[in-house]
Order: sequence, then structure tokens, then C-alpha cells
Amino acid sequence: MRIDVVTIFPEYLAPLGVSLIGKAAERRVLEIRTHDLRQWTSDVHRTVDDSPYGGGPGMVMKPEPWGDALDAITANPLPESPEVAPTLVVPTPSGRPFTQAKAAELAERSWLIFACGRYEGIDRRAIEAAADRMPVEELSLGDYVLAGGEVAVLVMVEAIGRLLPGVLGNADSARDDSFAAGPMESLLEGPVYTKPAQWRGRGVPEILTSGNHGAIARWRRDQALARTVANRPELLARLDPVTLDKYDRATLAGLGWEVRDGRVERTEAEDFVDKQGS
Ligand code: JE8
Repeated sequence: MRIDVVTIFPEYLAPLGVSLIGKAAERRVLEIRTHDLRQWTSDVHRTVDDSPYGGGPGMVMKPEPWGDALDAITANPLPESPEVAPTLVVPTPSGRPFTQAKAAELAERSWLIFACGRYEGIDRRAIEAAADRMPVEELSLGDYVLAGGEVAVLVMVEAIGRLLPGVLGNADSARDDSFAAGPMESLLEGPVYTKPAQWRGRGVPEILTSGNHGAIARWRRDQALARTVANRPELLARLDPVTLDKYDRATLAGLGWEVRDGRVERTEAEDFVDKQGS
């Protein structure tokens, strides 16, 4: 996969040279090129922003440097597949959610261009002109406000990159295969432990050292269910009840959740007394 990143802060993307993604780049599974948007300015001040039409706070990124940057980058297609159009990814708080499913979809593309906005964002016309020539995905990391798209690109490239064949070690990739539906789109993961068996007066749950693999799997499933109820109850409503066995249903019942007309729902208050109150 080829990835181009356009930013006014190329040094912000330095982490892409480290760890999993950095190794994939070294091994040529990924080719990452970071570009300074100011290359495509022509004035002495290398201006990339101007005041917003209609008034209001802050500054807006001018369309011309973006148009020239995308023209220049797309003029150099992959030598091995010159006919493929890249997909432009634009992180923005007003985009569609960037999810694991979206990461998997983008991992199938051979060429991604990421456009990092700053200030109040990029002049709309630059995005529209790009969309006339290539697929454009405006995506948001989540419901909080960042100062620009760079951190979002780091997150997205890591999530996409680890899905590419040959990027993860065998152990990890095999594990992901066994979770074909994808973690997070089902249940949260439970707690994990390693040696030493005693640490600062704390032991490891006895079940994990019992050697009873059936009981361990059941315990882990119960932990995953309990964490999901506590931290992400909205995920339970998305669960397909056919994936829940009678033990899952008993665990959920103890946590105040049940299968009602084909959906996982909170047990009605009169039928369930929450042990934590509320
Ligand atoms: C950004 C961002 C994602 C997320 C992404 C790109 C470019 C319009 N607002 C822009 C006004 C306040 C400041 C904002 C700064 N900004 C934020 C994000 C994002 N993906 N989940 N949160 N924030 C830009 C400029």
C-alpha cells in the first residue's frame, strides 16, 4: 500500500517511522510519503490560510495549495499500477465515524492520500474538486475536538496498517482471524495477567492457573460480558442473540440484561434490583 500525507507539520508524522508501521515501511509492505503543504505555496510568507468568507472566528485553509498538492501527488501513480485512483481521506470532526469496519475497508485500497487540516478546516471547494477525480472519505475519530488532522492520521494509519498482510506477527494475525467479526463490534476484551503469580500482594484469578480450559474460556467470556455492561452497554444492543449461549444469557441476567424479542435489552426495573443501586 502507498500512503501520502499532506500536512503543514510534517514532523508531527514522525511516529509513522516507528514500531509496527515503521517496520512495515522498512520492509516495503507500506510506502509512506509525508509532504509539506507549504511546498505548494508561491508567496514569500508561504501562506496556507485566510479569513473565512461570511465572517467568524479563526482562519480557513486556502484551496489553491491543496489543489496543487493533490495534482502533484496524483501525477505520480504507483509504477506497478498506474491506472488506480487513490482514495483521499480527510479527517474532520464533521465526518462519518472512523470504525474498525472502515479501517478494514481502507486496508483493501492500494493508495491512500491523507489531507491534514488545521485552523477551522479546508476550503470546501478543495474537497469538492478532489471528489470529482477520486473517492473522498471525510472521517472523524470521535466526539472530541482536536487542533488538526495529524493525530487522526496517526491513529488511522496504525489501525489500517496493522490489517495489511505481513504487518503483524503470526500470533497476532491468527488471533484476529478467530475474531472474524472484529473485536469491539461485539464485546469488549476482558482483563489479562502474566507472571509473577504474586505482585504487591495481588494474586492472579485462581481459575487462570487451574488448567481447566473450558472453565477459563467461560470465565473470560463472563469478564467480557461484565466489562461490556459496565463500560459500553450500547454494544450489547448490537449483539446478535444467536451468538449468546445459555451461560451467556445467565451471566447477562445477573447483570440486568436479557434477550427480549430478538434483542439484548436492559431488564425492566421492577424485575431487576441493581446490586450497585441507581
Ligand atoms: C480539526 C478532529 C478528526 C476529531 C480533524 C481535523 C482540522 C471546525 N473545527 C476544527 C473548529 C475547532 C478546531 C477544529 C480543528 N481541526 C479537528 C479534527 C477530529 N478526525 N475527532 N476531532 N477533531 C481538523 C482542524
